[in-house]
Amino acid sequence: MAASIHRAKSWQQPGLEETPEWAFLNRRQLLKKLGHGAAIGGLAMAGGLSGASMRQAVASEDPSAGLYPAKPNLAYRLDRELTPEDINSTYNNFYEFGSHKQIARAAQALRVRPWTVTIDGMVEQPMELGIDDLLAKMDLEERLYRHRCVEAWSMTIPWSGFPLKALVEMAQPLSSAKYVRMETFLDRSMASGQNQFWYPWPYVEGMTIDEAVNELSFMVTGAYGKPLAKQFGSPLRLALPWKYGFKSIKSVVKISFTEERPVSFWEEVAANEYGFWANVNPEVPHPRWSQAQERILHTGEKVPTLLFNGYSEQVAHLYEGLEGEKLYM
Ligand SMILES: Nc1nc2c(c(=O)[nH]1)N[C@H]1C(S)=C(S)[C@@H](COP(=O)(O)O)O[C@H]1N2
Ligand SMILES: [Mo]
Repeated sequence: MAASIHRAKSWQQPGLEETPEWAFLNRRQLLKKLGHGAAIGGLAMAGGLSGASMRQAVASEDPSAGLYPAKPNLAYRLDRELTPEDINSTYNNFYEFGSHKQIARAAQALRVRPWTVTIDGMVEQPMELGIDDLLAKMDLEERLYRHRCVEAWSMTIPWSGFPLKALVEMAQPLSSAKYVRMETFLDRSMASGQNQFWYPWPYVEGMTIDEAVNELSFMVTGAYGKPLAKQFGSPLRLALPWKYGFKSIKSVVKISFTEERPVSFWEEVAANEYGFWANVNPEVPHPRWSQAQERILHTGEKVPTLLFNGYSEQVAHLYEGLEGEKLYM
């Protein structure tokens, strides 16, 4: 245990340059592709555009494009290589668009404007606000986060967004509120997967308020220096990097403050396999496989999984006194 905690510190590596790593990475990949003669119209065009005109091109499609790239928060850097954007954006879990990984194309059916976020339940100030009004209220920053799926693969992602804590402060929960519940959109005509009637749509996730206001809890609105691609769960998704990936709910439309512990989508499907807490722990196996190792998605390399996915320093204290709970499943 002590060894894991010590090792976990290595994720944070100060002193890296300010230029986001993904910028180098994308350029390298682009050059590689061009070099291999694989460049057809679109790619060659992108290569020829300056950063500014590239952003303009995106801006015509997404009204929030001008907000990116967001300022890197240097407290959240990592000692491992980022997952290339093309790999991340073609291997996704988003059951609303199919129960396999190749949903990127189907997910383009997601309409992300207008997009209204409802904040309700036990709050001083219930509200409904458009995503662009919400973005205007928040200071966006970029953080490099690990992502560990319960299926034992992992990625490293340059997310942009704002701390969930800022949204909680805006909502002003009553002192009796103990949990935050989040809900994804429900629209069977837009999301073909929601016709799979055996799943308990809409997707729901939850966390305690203490977890929600932890510094790591992040509302994601962009990735790789741009507005969030649809398959990542645009225009608003959660990242709780110390928990298994299914807790990081996509395309959120409702955030409710409650006294009762929410029952999440996967808990409803199989409570013995996917619990409420779902903190990453290499020593607690999933009922059907080990969690000791993980496969790094873009290299295929197997590496040891870390307690709390390497974030013990930030979150271990949240679980003191809760040892009776199933914290790692
Ligand atoms: N609404 C919704 N959110 C979701 C999911 C989903 O199917 N629907 N899948 C979860 C799982 S299992 C993982 S691993 C991550 C995947 O995020 P990514 O595709 O951006 O890697 O999203 C999580 N959030
Ligand atoms: Mo996952």
